[in-house]
Amino acid sequence: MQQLIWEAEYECMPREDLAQLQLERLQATLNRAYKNVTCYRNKFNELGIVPEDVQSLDDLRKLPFTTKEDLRLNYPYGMFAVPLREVVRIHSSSGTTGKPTVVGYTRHDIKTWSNLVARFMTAAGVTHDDVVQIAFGYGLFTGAFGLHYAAETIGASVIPMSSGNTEKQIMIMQDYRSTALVCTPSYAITLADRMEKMGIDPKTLSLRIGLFGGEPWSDAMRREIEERLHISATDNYGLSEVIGPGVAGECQGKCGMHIFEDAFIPEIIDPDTCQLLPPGSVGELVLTTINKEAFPMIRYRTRDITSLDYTPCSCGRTMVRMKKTMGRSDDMLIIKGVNVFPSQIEEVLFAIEGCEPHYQLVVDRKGALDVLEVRIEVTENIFFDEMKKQKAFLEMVEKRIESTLGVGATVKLVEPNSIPRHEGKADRVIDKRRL
Ligand code: DLL
Repeated sequence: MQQLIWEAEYECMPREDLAQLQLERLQATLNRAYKNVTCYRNKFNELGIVPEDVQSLDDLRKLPFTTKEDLRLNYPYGMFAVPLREVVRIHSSSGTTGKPTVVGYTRHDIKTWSNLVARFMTAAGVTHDDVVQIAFGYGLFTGAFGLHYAAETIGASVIPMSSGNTEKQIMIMQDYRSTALVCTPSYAITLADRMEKMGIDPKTLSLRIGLFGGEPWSDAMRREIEERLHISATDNYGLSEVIGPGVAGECQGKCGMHIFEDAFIPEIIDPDTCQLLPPGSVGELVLTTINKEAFPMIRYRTRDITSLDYTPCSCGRTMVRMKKTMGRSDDMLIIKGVNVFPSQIEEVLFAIEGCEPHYQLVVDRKGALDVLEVRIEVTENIFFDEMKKQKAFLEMVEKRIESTLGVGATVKLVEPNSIPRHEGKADRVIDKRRL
C-alpha cells in the first residue's frame, strides 16, 4: 500500500508503458510551460515550434535547450509557471559565482519531491525502523530538506542535525543510535577521521547505511567509506534546478543510479556540438521534468558528464541507470590537451597505500601550457620517512597518474592535516589561472 503512495509502482513498469506515460506528461508540461513562461514561449516561437508539434518522444530533440544563463536572465521568478501565491517553498542553487538561481515548489511539487527521494532511500535500504541523521546544511540548499521530508514520508525517525559541529554529530550518532547517515561523501570521510582521532570504533555505532550525494566521488572513495564506517554507502544524484536530490539513486546492486523516468526524461548530448549521442555514450546529461508544476525544466543542460545504461538491473527496476558522474564539464581540466576530471585523479590516489583521502589539485599556466600539481596528504609514517623513501613514493604516484590519465603531474607531499576538511561539498581545485 505504502509503495503505491510513493508511486514506486512506476519503477518496474514495462518500458513501452513508461514511454506512453512520459509522452502524456511531456505534452502536458510543454503546454503549461508555453502558456505560462515567457522565456519558453519566446524560445519556441523563435524556432517556429508549438507544443502540439511534439507527437512522440523522439520529437523532444526538436525543442530548444535551457541553460543556467536562461535562469540567470529570468532571475528571480521569471521561469516560474505558476503565480507566486501557489508556491509554498523557495530554494536556490549552490553556485558560488554571480546571482544564484531560484527554484520554487507548489504543494504538489513538495509531495512529488518527497516521494522521489523516499524511493531512492528505500532502494538503498532505508525503512521506517531507521533513525536518519541528516548532516546536510539546512537552508537554501535542497539537500537537507529533500531528504528530511522523504525520511518522514517513509516513517523513519529524522534527526535534523544539519552540517558541521563534527564532534557533536558523532556524539548524537552514538547516543541516539543513528542507523542512516545523510551527507556529502567528503563529509563522511571527515566524520571517519574525527572518530579515529576521538578513539571511537565505528563498529560500536548503530550506523548501517550511508546516503551520499551532492558531489562527484569515486568507487575507491566508496570502498574507503564503507570500510572505515562499516556501512553500505550509496550514491544519489540531483540538482536544484531540476528538483534537488531525487533525480536518481542507487539500488543495493550499486551499479549505477536509477533515474526516475516517470518524472524526468534524460538525454545525453555532446557538450560541444549539442548533438544527441547514441545510448551508452559518455556526454552531458540533459534533463526534462515531466511532472513538476512550479518550475518545469525543458531540456536543461546539467553540465554533468555521465552515460546511461539501459541493460536490465538485478533489482527488477526497469528505469535506466546513470553512471557515477565524472564531474561537471565546467570542472574538467585540460592539461596539455588532455581532459582530466578531479574524480579520475581521486580514483588513482585512493588505490595507493599510504595516501590519505585528502588531496588538492593546483592548476597553473607555465608559458602556453597548463600544468597540474597534485598535493596529497600522506600517512604520518610516510611523511616522516627518510627522503629516499619519500622520493620513491612520489615517483610511483606520478607514474600511476601518468599511466592512467595519459598526462604528467607534479606530485607534492604535504603534512598530515594540512588540507582543509569539508563539511559540505568539497572544493579540491585551486585554479591559479583564474586568480
Ligand atoms: O547538490 C542536490 C543534491 C543534494 C543531490 C543532496 C544529492 C544530494 P545543487 O547544489 O544544485 O544540488 O548541485 C547540483 O551537484 O549538477 C552535480 O554537478 C553535483 N552532484 C549532485 N549529486 C551528485 C552525485 C544538489 N551524486 C550539482 N554525483 C550537480 C556527482 C553530483 N555529482
